[in-house]
Amino acid sequence: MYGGGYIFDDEKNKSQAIGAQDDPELLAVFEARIDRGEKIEPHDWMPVEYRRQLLRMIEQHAHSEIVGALPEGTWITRAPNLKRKMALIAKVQDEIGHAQLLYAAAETLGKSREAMVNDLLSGKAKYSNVFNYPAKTWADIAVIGFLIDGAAIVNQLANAKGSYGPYSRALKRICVEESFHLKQGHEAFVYLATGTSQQHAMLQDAMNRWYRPLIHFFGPPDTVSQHTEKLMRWKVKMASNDDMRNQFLDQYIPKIQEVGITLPDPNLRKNADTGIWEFSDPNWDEFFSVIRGNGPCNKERLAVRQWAEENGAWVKNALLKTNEKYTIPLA
Ligand code: FAQ
Repeated sequence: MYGGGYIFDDEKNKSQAIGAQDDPELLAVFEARIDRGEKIEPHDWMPVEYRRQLLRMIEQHAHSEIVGALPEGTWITRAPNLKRKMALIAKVQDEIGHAQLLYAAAETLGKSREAMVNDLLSGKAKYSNVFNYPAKTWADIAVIGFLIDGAAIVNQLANAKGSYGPYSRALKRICVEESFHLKQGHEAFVYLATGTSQQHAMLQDAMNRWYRPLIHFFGPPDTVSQHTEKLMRWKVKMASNDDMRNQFLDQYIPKIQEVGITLPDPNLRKNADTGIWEFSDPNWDEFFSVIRGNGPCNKERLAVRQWAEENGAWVKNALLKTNEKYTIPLA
């Protein structure tokens, strides 16, 4: 569909493409295109750092969708009724589909899916902090569906306007599906909040546990974020971590509070003068520890993926045509 792309099917082609990055004229043309709001496509020249950053981000996003399906997946067999079970099955299936779209977008940048999966399984690649916490009760599923999907939509709606064509198009489709997830999550959340005192207490307990990971979800504060400045200059990221976090709090805190659920932070309040939400120190050490592999469920999550890889290898091997060359998709 896009034609004329780089196919990194051998090391020689790859180094030629990378060699082009030092040309200041090409860089100026590239940056002018970004400034005009044009989309960059896989066959277009791009700086090596743009490629590297995009790949890092899209790959982490794809892994997050795959691993993100695991906490919810554990509740499919325990959903409280058939309606909830069917919705959860469909949602988990969607998340895996999102990973497929995102891996395909990442592959256009020159890294094979196999290499990405290997990096996930070895613990080298990162994925979202939030999926390293347990889903202890059914109320956790309501919080994930409503608030993690809500947070993901804030991030993805912004990034969908970004400069890289394949990522931007994948995000547009993902956002449409996520908005259904949000609706089902919101409905489950309101149902528990307005249900029996036991249901309300179960939801409050889940909210208390998820509050901090949710604050962490948008990444470290802008003053600490390593990549934001460059990514925003190249329109890969369309809002800073703090701006996205603030937008999320602005949209969702009133919806949480209006059904009688409280947030476990006495300092959480919107500053009327600045319009910025203020909160207690959310313990960024915990965030960095979790994303480095030391969260409550990191090992369990990777063990499940490793089990799936080992036990599903026969399917991959049966489909493998050993004499065919690997080519990278262009969309
Ligand atoms: N978790 O310099 P920054 C979902 C890392 S999808 C883990 O600020 P950046 C759907 C960051 O990678 C959720 N690591 O980074 C769903 C970097 O480390 P590195 C995923 C994090 O990239 C719903 C370091 O910290 N969404 O939930 C996190 O400019 C329900 C420094 O940080 C995406 O991936 C984190 N939360 O901004 C599925 C969206 N935050 O690589 C199932 C695309 C930061 O140098 C159920 N990604 N780090 O070693 C982004 O928009 C950005 O990557 C940010 C972080 C905003 C997440």
